Amino acid sequence: MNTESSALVELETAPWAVQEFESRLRAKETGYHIHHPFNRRLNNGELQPFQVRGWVANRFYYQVCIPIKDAAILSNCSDRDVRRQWIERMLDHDGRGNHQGDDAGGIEAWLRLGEAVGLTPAQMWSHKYVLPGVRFAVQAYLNFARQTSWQEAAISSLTELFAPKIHSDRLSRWPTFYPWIEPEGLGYFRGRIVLATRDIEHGLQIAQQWCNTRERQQRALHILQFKLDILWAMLDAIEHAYPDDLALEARP
Ligand code: AHQ
Repeated sequence: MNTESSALVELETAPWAVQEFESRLRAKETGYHIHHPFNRRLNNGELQPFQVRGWVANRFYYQVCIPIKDAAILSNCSDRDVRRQWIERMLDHDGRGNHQGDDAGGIEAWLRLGEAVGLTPAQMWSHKYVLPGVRFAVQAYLNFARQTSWQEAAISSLTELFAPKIHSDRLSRWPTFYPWIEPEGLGYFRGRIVLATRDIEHGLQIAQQWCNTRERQQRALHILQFKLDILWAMLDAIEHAYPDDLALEARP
């Protein structure tokens, strides 16, 4: 093989530089659920209360499964330093100390969001409004985290690269568009921006360390697309279940 063709092979098989790899991860933002038609309508104030309630009740199922997903990652991780950091994610949702006030955790905050939109904690915990498509998508995420390496499961959380924007959109737009929602109910989004920013840093560090070959870098891009599809499929199911003219008796 002459020098030119070996240089070409090298170009196509050598791992991308750190910045190039991160740029390719970030370029997948175009598939993030912030661009889903249902989310666009939600953040443009176009949805009726029952549609917002349907979204909150279905997303609650995703939220309560996040710490279970993180526990699966911990159970597969032999690196104590990584576990010491990753366990914080679980506690962010399940709470810390006496689980009161600021230590109550994200699941409690999401229950406050439920109450703010008109859903009782009992209705939220019953998961009576969880749609088949949402349940399947969330279970696919859980099973992926249980069955793959902790490094690949950590990489799948990198959809949070794009999460600070979606949370800040809700905080800046919902009070105007949905004055009927108690502002205290938005506390989860407020807290999540800082936590997501911390999670992103750790997730990217794991991705850069693990993806030391072009093959692993490309696998990481596929994993991120898989998780983007999970979030997108959830909104597909919610959009389909709650059309504008849904019969009154079928509304959450
Ligand atoms: O509230 C969210 C959250 O705690 C997490 C953890 C992370 C993961 O481990 O997959 N992803 C995530 C996300 C949360 N909220 C979503 C939203 O739109 O409110 C965004 C979602 C994500 O981007 O993956």
